[in-house]
Amino acid sequence: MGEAQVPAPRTEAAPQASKGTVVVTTLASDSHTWNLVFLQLLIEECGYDVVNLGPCVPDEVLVAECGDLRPEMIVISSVNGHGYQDGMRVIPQLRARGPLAATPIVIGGKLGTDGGEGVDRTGELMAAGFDAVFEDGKDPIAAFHSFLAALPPAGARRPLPDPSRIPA
Ligand code: B12
Repeated sequence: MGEAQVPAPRTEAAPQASKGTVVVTTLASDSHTWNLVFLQLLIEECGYDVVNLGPCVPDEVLVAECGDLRPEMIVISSVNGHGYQDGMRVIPQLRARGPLAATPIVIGGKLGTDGGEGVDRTGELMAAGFDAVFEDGKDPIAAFHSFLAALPPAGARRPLPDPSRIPA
C-alpha cells in the first residue's frame, strides 16, 4: 500500500462579502450589449453583484425590476445615440417608484449623435434626477470608477426626504 494522498491545505483567501447588487441596463431603443458586459465586469471587480438586464429594456420592465431588487445603484448605458432622450424619459419613472427615490442612478456612454461638443446634456440629465452622467469623450471610466469607490456602503443610503417637509 502506498502513502495516503492528503489534499494540500487550501490557501486562497476567503471570498469577500458582496457590497450589494447593482443593476446594469440599456434602455428601450438600444440593442448594443458589449458595453453592458464591460460594465458588469468592472462593477463585479469592485465587489458588487450585478444584475444585467440586457439590451432593449422597456421602461416598465426596468422600473419593475429595480423596484423589486432595490439595488445599491442603477447603471444605465447607451451607445446608439438616443441615451439623452431615453434617459430623460425614464428617470422620472424610476424616481417615482418609492424605493428608488434616493437610489444612486447614473447614465453614460454615447448619449447623442453629435459627440457632445457644446451640448449640456449632463446638466439637463442631472436636473432631471440622475446622480451622475459619464459621457464618452470625458474619460468616463476613470470618473465612474471613482464614483463607485465613493458609493456609501449598503444600508447607509441618503435618507428619503420627510414628506411633511416637502413644500406643496
Ligand atoms: C457592434 C456594434 C453594433 C452591433 C451591436 C451588437 C451587439 N450585440 O452589441 C449592431 C450591428 C447590432 C449595431 C447596431 C446599431 N448601431 Co452600432 N456599433 C457597434 C460598434 C461597431 C461596436 C460597439 C461595441 O460593442 N463596442 C465595445 C464596447 C465594450 O464599448 P462601447 O460600446 O463603446 O462602450 C464603451 C463606452 O461607450 C463606455 N460606456 C458605455 N456605456 C456606459 C455607461 C457608463 C455608466 C459608463 C461609465 C461608461 C459607458 O464604456 C464602454 C467601454 O469603454 C460601434 C462602433 C465602435 N467601433 O464603437 C457601433 C456604434 C455604437 N453603433 C452605432 C449605430 C448608429 C448603430 C445603429 C443605429 C446602426 C443602424 N443605423 O442601424 C444600430 C442601433 C441599433 C439599436 N437599436 O441600438 C453608432 C452610434 C453613433 C452615436 N452614438 O453617435 C456607433 C458608434 C457606430 C458609428 N461610429 O456610427 N451596432
